[in-house]
Amino acid sequence: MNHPLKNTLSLMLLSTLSLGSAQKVASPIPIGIAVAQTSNASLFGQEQVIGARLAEKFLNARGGVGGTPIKLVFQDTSGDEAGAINAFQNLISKDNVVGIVGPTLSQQAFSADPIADRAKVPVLGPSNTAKGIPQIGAYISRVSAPVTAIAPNALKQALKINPKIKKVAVLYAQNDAFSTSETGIFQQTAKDLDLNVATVQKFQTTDNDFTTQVTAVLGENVDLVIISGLANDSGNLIKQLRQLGYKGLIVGGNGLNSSSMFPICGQYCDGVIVAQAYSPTQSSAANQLFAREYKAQYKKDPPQFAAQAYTGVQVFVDALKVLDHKKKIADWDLSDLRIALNKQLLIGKYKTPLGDLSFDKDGDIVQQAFYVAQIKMKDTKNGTFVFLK
Ligand code: MET
Repeated sequence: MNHPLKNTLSLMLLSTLSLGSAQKVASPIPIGIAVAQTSNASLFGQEQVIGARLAEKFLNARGGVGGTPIKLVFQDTSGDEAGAINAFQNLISKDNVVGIVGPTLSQQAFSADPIADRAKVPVLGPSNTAKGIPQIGAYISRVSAPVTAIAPNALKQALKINPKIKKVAVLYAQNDAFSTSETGIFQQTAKDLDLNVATVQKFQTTDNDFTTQVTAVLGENVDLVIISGLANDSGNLIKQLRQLGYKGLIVGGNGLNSSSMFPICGQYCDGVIVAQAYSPTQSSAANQLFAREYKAQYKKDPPQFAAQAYTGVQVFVDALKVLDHKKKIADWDLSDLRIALNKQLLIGKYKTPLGDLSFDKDGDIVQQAFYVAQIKMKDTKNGTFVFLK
């Protein structure tokens, strides 16, 4: 077993493996998509898969990167940290992607992003809205505007609809990084708007029964309820609030921004106000094309999570095109390209379905316009987001 040749062989193998620097970029160019295709978070992830696939189809039909197509490599993150870490590791070391769009949840990003950052692989968060995401590292950026930019808009809109609102109840999922970040902004904005936060109630993203929280809310006689959670928990919470008699307005955070929630709260979703980082009516040429293509295929307006995932893929492709002009992508060393791609994407300007965008020095998105929508249910399963602003 201890034959000297074996040691020599292992050494050779080791040096081949560590010669990561000799690795070229594959053709078609692999871009990793690490989103939740299973678990509760797949209520958002499914929309992200659709958006990313549309970008792949659309951008390849227009020549890909200087004539070389891109190829999306999907690794399911599921809904937890371990799933995201595993997906990232596979994309980085096995699939040799040039960059990663993902993960779905901020809760996952805080665990998985540092792995990509250490490996010098650029990450574009397509939906991570918690504070502190781009600050994880130099290789971490996002196309999803943070809670600070989004959440206040929904509260201001609620006050326009009902200027008499004085007393509010706030509820949030305490085991989720984005929900705790978002509720902080909601609570601060409520105070800034001179609202009285009468009660703050916590729950878990895995909860199904909200009797305790709803009872506390009803006891305060509030005119507005503000919810930060994921889709399944928030959907059930809204349903129970209404069933037990709450009649006032409801503002929901980013986790309520998916029609996947409609079958959960059914008719009770009606009237919920949700701020948006995307509008199907956004007037850019890029959005006209995206929205038309999406509508032709899915017979409805594209949702925010699909538009953001599309944008993530597009930003990578646009940045790759610039690098391809300097040296054909196939001639780049993979590690060098990943580093150059990160630098390039941060300095570029992009015309996307979200409008014109760029990045600040941390890698946070600089976006021009935000919107607010209100849910309108047609029946117990189907509804739409009607844009108010
Ligand atoms: N914005 C969320 C987050 O950052 C993800 C999608 S909505 C729950 O975790």
